[in-house]
This record gives sequence, structure tokens and C-alpha cells, in this order.
Amino acid sequence: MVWAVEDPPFIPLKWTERSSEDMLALAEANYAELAERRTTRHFSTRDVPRRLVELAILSGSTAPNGAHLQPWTWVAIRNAELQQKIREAAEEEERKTYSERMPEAWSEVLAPLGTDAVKPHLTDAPWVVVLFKQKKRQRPNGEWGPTYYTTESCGIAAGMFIQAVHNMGLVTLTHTPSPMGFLREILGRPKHEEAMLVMPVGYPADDAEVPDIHRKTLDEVAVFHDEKA
Ligand code: IYR
Repeated sequence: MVWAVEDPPFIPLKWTERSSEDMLALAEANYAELAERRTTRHFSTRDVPRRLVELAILSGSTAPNGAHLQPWTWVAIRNAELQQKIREAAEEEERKTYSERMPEAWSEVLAPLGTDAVKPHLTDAPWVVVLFKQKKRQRPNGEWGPTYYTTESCGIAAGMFIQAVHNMGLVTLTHTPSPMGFLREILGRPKHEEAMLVMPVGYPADDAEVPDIHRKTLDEVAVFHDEKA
């Protein structure tokens, strides 16, 4: 059976033209807001309403993605027991990573970030959101097929989630315990889902700090071939 739609339904794009002044002002304001975002490892235990986390997940899920398969599952956890379990498992892996698995080329670039195997954010933050990428999908005929550009899709979704969290006045941290197989087990996810990012969400601790590091300049990150106009 062929499921391709011969003549898929299209609807008009909703789009409103903005003045050049408005565009520039919005672009500047958006950049200024994003430039203030920092990743901190120091979370307050202060609670965050569930609706805010739902809105961050919905925002992340607006991401463009491969074949519109939306290949993500967000597991949002506000449960002390589960968070403790995840922390213990993550720290066990991280202790091995930091003491045995991490080559010097890696540890030398992590040194300025002050990371180590101790992960208090996993139990301090009121919420921990784990993003799973769905490597397969069930076809209408019941067979399993691949998803496409799965990592790219979930990476974009994570970026939009992070932006949403920042924009609502909270903080998050992209934590990547490695390997992360334990998350599928603890959270009871199916085999075709693979944990990709662990993102505690909450208020920063009163004494939260961030490393004194700086972003590359536009010239360092971009190349323009700007000869048309
Ligand atoms: N996964 C470890 C190590 C780590 C790796 C990178 I690359 C970072 O930018 C930060 C940490 C951890 O989460 O500590």
C-alpha cells in the first residue's frame, strides 16, 4: 500500500509584514535577551508551576523537523525519588567518565567550565526534563521505519526549549551524562527512544555563579559573501 498523498492539503501561510524599524528593533531585542542567557549549574529548590514547563515543551516542539515526524519525547520529572535515582545513576557514569574515560584533549577544554562528576542540579532543580530522540516510528501499516534527521530535529527543539525557558525568566542546563542508557531504563521508555539531553529547569540559586567565559565575535563565527546589493 502506498501512503504518499498525491495532492496534499495546503493552507495560506499566516504572516504579517513588519516595518524595517520594527524588524531591527525586534531583532536587536531578541539578541539582547539571548545574549543574557547563561548556563548555570546552581539551582534553587524553589518550585516552578507545571504549566511553565508544559509551555517550554510546547515551544520546543514547534521546531522544524525531519519529514514532520516530530521525533521527540520530553519526559518532565518533578519527583524527588526519581530525581535521586537519576542523580545516582548519572554520577556513577560521570565518575567513570571524569576519572577514566576522559582523554586530556577533553578535560583541558572542560577545565574552565568547572564541571565534575557531582550533579546536585538533578535533585535541586524542581524539574528535570529528559529529551529522548525517537530513532524509529511506526508506519500506518504497522511496520517500523526510520525517522530522519533525528538528531538535528531534536537539537533544534532543545534550542527552542532553552530559549523558552530563558524567556520566561528561568534557567536550564544541558547536561549530557555519558553513556545515558540508564535513563531509558529508569524512565521506562521504549527501545527506539534514546536519551539525548537532561535539562534541569528552575530558578537559579541565590548564590548561583557562572564561569567567566566569553562568546566568539561575529567575525569569528560567520563568513558573509555579501556582494549582491
Ligand atoms: N557529560 C559530562 C561532561 C561534560 C562534557 C561537556 I562537552 C560539557 O560541555 C560539560 C560537561 C557532564 O555533564 O559533566
